[in-house]
Amino acid sequence: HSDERAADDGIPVADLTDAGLTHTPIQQSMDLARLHGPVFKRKFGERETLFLSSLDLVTEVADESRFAKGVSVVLENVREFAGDGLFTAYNDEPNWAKAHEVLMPAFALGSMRTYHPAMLKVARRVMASWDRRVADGTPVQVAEDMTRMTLDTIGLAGFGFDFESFSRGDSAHPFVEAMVRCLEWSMTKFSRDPEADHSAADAAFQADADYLASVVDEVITARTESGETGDDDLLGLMLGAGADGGPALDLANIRNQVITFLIAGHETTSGALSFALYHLLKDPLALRMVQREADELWGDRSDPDPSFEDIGRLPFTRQVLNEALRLWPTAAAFTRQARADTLLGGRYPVKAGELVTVLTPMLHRDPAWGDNPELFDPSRFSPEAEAARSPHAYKPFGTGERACIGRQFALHEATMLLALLAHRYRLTDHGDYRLRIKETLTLKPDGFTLTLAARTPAD
Ligand code: MNH
Repeated sequence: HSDERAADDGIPVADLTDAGLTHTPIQQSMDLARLHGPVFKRKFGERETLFLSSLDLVTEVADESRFAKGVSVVLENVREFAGDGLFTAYNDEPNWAKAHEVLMPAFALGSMRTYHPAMLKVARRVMASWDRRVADGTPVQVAEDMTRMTLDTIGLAGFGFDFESFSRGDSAHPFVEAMVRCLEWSMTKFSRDPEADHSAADAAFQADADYLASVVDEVITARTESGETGDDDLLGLMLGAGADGGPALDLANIRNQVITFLIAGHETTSGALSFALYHLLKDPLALRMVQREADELWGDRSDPDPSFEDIGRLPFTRQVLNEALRLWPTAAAFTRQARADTLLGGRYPVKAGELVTVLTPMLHRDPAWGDNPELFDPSRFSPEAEAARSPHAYKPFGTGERACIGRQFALHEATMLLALLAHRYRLTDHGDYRLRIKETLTLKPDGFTLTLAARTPAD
């Protein structure tokens, strides 16, 4: 039920307390924004959250002199298993600045050259697996396979650790299962019934969190025992020497960072690839353009060997990913915190320290995007169109100093895989798939399958 009333400040308040609906908080909030407009408050139990989704208001909260990253109620819960890792650290926690400085160089565009071979190796695992689907005609489960691929990639490229997700039959690595349960716990905890007994759920969560930590300790031990430094991957940088000659980061923080990267580094990218494949499947012209771009690079080679530079030569494929992330930004909300008392839009008062949440999918449907914001149209990301648009109209990677550190990593990995898949396969929408979105803190198409045939690049 939605009990609409206007508070003193004139902002509509949606009182949605039906706990059964909280497995889709983002899609619910999108519906509320469609109903109430780009500014509304939503009540979760005792707490009210102010949601914003218009270009003008997001432009204001993106102003780093007035707002900074806010650690939302949900991120407070994620802190229970990711601690002071980069993603969940408070702005003034010293470990944020320390880790940011140590890790920034590892995420500069040039560093992708270092990760390229690991990314390609995992892309080949996807193709080996999909080739078997071509042979036996069975459908691929898209989101599940993309998750296997992005987990293996961040494990190998970041930490030299192989999750071997494609050698596990239908099941995911237990790390993924535990992680998804932890994310679900953190997403639903704030809206659960305060009267009920949650001790069993909390104990299960703690067991999962302990398991995540134990896998990470295994990853760290594997590195320290191998005697290899792995100087230029993420783990090598964190275990290496800091500016003062001492260890760059302490071990407890390194554990939090590894958990953070394994989570942040794969859930979102996997969703982005899955949505991109969904839209390509439904848009034969866009698919054809991706194929043409890949064909120009790799001709009819059945097993091309993409170079690092090739990935920069796939601008349309990149536009497809950008557009998929416009419609379905897989990390669909981010929170800002007011530095001082302020007035938003000249009329909505926000107190110092107060949190406001940007609902990215609705920002991405602001009138600034034209008359048909629901239409998938990669030409929105042509260089001309991008130059003509406010930089604040598009925020799939958040904003400011605390924006996504892994953006180049995600885009390099995803652009390469998407182009390789479009080059190698014909995709068939065998089940006339209707988009359903599953929320596990991030967004993914639910139950999305397609069938494959081998493609001759001249097709
Ligand atoms: Mn990522 C922060 C989205 C891929 C690691 N990421 C963010 C934020 C968004 C985001 C939004 C800002 C959150 C906030 O303001 O509270 N990230 C994405 C998306 C993709 C993605 C949509 C893929 C597509 N992210 C990646 C990858 C990695 C990564 C890949 C690592 C390899 N992200 C991070 C980290 C942060 C972050 C770490 C926190 C950065 C900081 O606060 O210093």
